[in-house]
Amino acid sequence: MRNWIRLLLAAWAMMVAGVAEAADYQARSGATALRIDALTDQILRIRIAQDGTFPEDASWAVAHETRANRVATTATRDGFSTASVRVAVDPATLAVKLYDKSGKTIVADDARPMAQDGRGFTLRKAMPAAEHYFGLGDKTGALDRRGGSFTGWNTDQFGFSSSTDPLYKTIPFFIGVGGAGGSYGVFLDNSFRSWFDFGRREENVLAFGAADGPVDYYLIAGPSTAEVVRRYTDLTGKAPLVPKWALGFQQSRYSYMTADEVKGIATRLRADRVPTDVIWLDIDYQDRNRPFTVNEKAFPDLKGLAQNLDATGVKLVAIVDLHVASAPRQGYAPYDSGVAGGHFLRNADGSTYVAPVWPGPSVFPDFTNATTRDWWGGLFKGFVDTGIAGFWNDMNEPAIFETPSKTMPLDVRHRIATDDFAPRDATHAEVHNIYGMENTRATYEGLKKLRPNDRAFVMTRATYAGGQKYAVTWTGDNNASWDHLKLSVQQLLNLGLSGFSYSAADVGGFTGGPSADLLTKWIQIGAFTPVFRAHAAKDTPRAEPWVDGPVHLALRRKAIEERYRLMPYLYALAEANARTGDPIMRPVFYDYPGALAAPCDQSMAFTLGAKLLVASNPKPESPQSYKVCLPAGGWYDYWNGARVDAATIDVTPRLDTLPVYVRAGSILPRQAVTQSTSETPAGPIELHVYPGADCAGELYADDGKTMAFVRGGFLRQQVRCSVGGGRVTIDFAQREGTYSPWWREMAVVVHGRTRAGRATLGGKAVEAAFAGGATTVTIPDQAQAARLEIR
Ligand code: NBV
Repeated sequence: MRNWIRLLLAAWAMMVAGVAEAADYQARSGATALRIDALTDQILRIRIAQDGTFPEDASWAVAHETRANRVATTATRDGFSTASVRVAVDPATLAVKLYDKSGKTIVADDARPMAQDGRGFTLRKAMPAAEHYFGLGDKTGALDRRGGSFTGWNTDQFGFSSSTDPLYKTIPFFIGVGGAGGSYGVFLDNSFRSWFDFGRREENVLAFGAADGPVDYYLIAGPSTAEVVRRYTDLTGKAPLVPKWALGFQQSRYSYMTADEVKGIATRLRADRVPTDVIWLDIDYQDRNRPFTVNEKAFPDLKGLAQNLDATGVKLVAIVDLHVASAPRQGYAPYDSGVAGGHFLRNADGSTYVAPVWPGPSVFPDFTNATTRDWWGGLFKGFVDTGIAGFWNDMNEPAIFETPSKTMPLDVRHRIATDDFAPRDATHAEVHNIYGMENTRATYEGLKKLRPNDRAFVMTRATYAGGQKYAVTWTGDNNASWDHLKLSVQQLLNLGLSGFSYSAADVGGFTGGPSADLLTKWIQIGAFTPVFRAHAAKDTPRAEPWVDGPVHLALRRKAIEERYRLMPYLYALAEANARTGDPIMRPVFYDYPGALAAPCDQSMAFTLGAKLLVASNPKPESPQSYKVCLPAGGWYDYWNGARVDAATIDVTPRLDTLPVYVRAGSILPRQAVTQSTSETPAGPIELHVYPGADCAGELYADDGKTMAFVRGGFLRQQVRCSVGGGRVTIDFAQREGTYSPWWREMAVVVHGRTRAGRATLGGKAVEAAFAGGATTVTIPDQAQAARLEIR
């Protein structure tokens, strides 16, 4: 046959099949077709077509190249296997079972694996008694999703409670932990209204589905939870490394109304020695709440303000909501250029969709159209030139005023013209859950285009799976209550497991107004969370660190200072996250799986990286003592360096401190306190050594703001320690990267000692000092392989 005829026939066959290439595995039962593709040995994509015709292969969350990935599979009697897992399919019901190589069940469909209800569908899986479920982003309820039922429909939930559902985001990904075959992940890649039920409606049945759209989901094998999260972020993308200032303390309020007020806040923070990196501008800095405008009366010289603050180490992040004022013939450029480019959403009848939000009647960019995203991204040029360091995309569920649904009518029309989607019009019902994410994509990519060598910082309220590639997120309009402090920890933990390693909750609570004790405790805990931002609503009492007098201010300062001391560790965690997907803040069982069965209430315990365990009070308002379970292997008290070997400890809550422990076998880099991340710390970099098994740590540094680190402009150095033969040995590996650090000296502080001992560096004696149970040896910076010994 002539080549072109063959090609034509092949193309026709593909159209009929509706899919691009042959599946690794296909089965049919009646009209229903199932296909399974092995993207990697542990990531399987499962698609089901009820009528035998698969819809187009496209995704908002998983890039084309990732979806196109295949590994070799081996056909078996009832399915196939990869190098890591075996899949068995029941030919009658098309029920799928996933086993590990030793035959243990990882996850199995229920006997009735799927039901269709109109255009919607439900998938059902077995729910073993031993399994616990995590993920789904920042949904309320307990940390463990077992027994819960959740809806995925991005919703503006002002003043949400600890059981409100749905919230602002839809991240249709969960992890099953504790089953026979280890942890696994399930990601339902469907943008319509979705739902997840963990045995609430039907005992021992895990059910999930969507109101419409493709049956297209991924099973991700572990066996560890960490492997599942890493693979999920291989699939949907890693959060890029943020500029270092984004890890500093951030002060916000709705709103700091004038430039003078902003200056006053910055001056007071500095005068009170509260380390701070960012002040946020909420909607009132704008002219009539119009995005990309400035109220010139209140902020007559925004550029000057940004410059002056920057000189003191304070950046400005400004809110830019997506609703563009519908302002014809008023010289409002975002509206005019948007209309000219055809960038706004339309009603079903083709007219422009106009609805009320902050600016009054507003129009809405068509973010699923690549051309519109481009246009939107370009609008940031003015603010970027003004020196605004980062941007805040709020209200992007999208929130609409004066309508019971709080959002757009479901028949509003979006244009899909992007990625590998076939260009077409789509309804809001399909686009709603990804609209906020595409808003942040437009912002992020716009910033990257304007300043390719700078890291972009965007924070969003609404998002979807994979949105971590574009923006950090926060949990929206929480409340100043102890209940919400607890909820926030659980929300951030589940966000981290859902790919959003950079997350924040309004420290102090958005609505209400925190008591002095609550704000202090929230700041203490917030200091150990990925994005540390205090924020409060309009008409609430002031909630800056100083408002409750000097005693509270001192406690708050102490907590914030500790974060800045830990900055080298925190920053290294952020950089590792960009490569691996390991969350910065983690549930204890992430690194210590045994913790899942620990006999303590660990609902407020978490780790920052694997090495620091923050054991906050599970009843944060209660003065009663509580038990802390420490995973086996030994720990040290972070505050005094004392060795703690007990498996459980009774802790009496105190306002002035938070129980924090360091894993025995850790080397933690620390530095002197600075007032911002842009200030050079005084003195040496400190390496705190906590002897124990597999003792190691890493030093990571770069310029903290540009992309030079991807071109070798970083510093990475492994440091190991061991104890034996009556001495502690610290081995510095040869450094990688070309970045030269701010420090000239290293202070090695070995904890858990009873005397100074004699220290040698490369065999030559160096001075060792003893204080507070630790030996400190200060040596010149070691860029090459070197050995320090303390006898
Ligand atoms: O922009 C104002 C607020 C903002 O402060 C808050 O953080 C967002 O979640 N925004 C919601 C709009 C309205 C709040 C009542």
